[in-house]
Amino acid sequence: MSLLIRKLDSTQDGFRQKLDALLAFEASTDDAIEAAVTTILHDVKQRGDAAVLEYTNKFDRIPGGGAAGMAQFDIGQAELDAALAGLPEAQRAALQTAAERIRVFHERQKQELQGFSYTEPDGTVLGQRITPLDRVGIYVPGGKAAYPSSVLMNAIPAKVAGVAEIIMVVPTPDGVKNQMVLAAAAIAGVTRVITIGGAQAVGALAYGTATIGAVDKIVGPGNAYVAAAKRRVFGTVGIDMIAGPSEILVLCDGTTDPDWVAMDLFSQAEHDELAQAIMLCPDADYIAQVEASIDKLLPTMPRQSVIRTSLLERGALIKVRDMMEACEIANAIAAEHLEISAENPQQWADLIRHAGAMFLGRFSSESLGDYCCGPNHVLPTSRTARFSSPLGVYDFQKRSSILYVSEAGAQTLGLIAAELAYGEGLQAHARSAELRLQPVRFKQPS
Ligand code: HSO
Ligand code: ZN
Repeated sequence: MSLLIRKLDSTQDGFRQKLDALLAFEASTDDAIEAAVTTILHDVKQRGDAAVLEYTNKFDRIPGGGAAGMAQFDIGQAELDAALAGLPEAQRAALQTAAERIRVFHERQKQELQGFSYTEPDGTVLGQRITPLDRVGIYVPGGKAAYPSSVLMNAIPAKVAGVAEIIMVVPTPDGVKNQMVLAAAAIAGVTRVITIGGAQAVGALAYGTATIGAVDKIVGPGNAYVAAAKRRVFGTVGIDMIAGPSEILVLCDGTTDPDWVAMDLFSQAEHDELAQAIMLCPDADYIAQVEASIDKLLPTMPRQSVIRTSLLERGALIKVRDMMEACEIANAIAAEHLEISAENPQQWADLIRHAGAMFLGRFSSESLGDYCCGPNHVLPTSRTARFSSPLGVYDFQKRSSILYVSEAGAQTLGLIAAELAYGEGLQAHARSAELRLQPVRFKQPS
């Protein structure tokens, strides 16, 4: 029996409570972090570039002590292009192909997102117009979670939506730049890359400084400081979701090579000690085989210590009665990623209502979706797939309602509006509608 991952059985007493406890994840709200972020944001709002420069020097230890001012943080197009050209050929080709596939998928999404209008018999026209955001900020973490794939996943939908300016910020502790991240920015067509990070970068994007224009929305993952800063500036700007640790749920009928399933569980566990990897399966013998695969494969993994902690703290292999029950539990879990590793996966997929992304069939490993299938890998975590969606073109668009009321329309609608306005005690509203009840006489041009 493996000591690396817990085993549960849906027929056990207290199973649901155990499952709830396993799923519970509260992003820790640390008072010290909140206080630090409040100070930094306030400072950036008041002092702009000077504050951004000071905090960046303090936290990222910029070579030269920042004597070169804010200009030193701008990475020009030539440097982005050089980063792309400097990549090993295979890596550049992989990034480019992934980017193209992501673009094609999001172009499809855009086609689904058209405005509409309809005309009523009296000539009144009502509709909805969709417009891209003007300026978007993309936060890219530095250090261990600097993923070039996430640059593509955040920037390409913005580009496809038609966002005019995409400003990417990425911290470069000790001045060290991640060449693959810069190459991804070049491929995605990011407008400007600035090497600042943390709450100070979020503040600069939200409030604007002399050298950085304020954006309309900030997207992208970050550490606890960045998450706290994004929450705080929400309202001044839009934000995307605040992503929690990665999750994978594998629903397996016991016919997939157990090594494949074990490695798929590892693939999310390796992101983070707090990541969650769970398998649901009706076959006890198969579960034992996956356990054996975990024991066999884990020692071969370079990131085994992260995987081990994740599996031990938050992982589970769960024996279910049948695949129907597996689907029911999968809906309760509402995982970020759901693999249906089974014969005829579609019949089970039809029963799933809550999952950020569904990977159907045993060849659809989550890692393919993380990098290059095309759909977005920024997905709702921590059970938020019950009410939210993958990052998409729609996150970089907004809607405006269009109302053209004809003279005839104003007569019928005016009576209704006035009635309701008097009911609400709002005379000016009523009178505004009533004034138009008189046929308007236009002076005829002579
Ligand atoms: N699985 C991550 C995305 C990612 N995987 C980036 C590899 N690189 C999101 O849940
Ligand atoms: Zn991943």
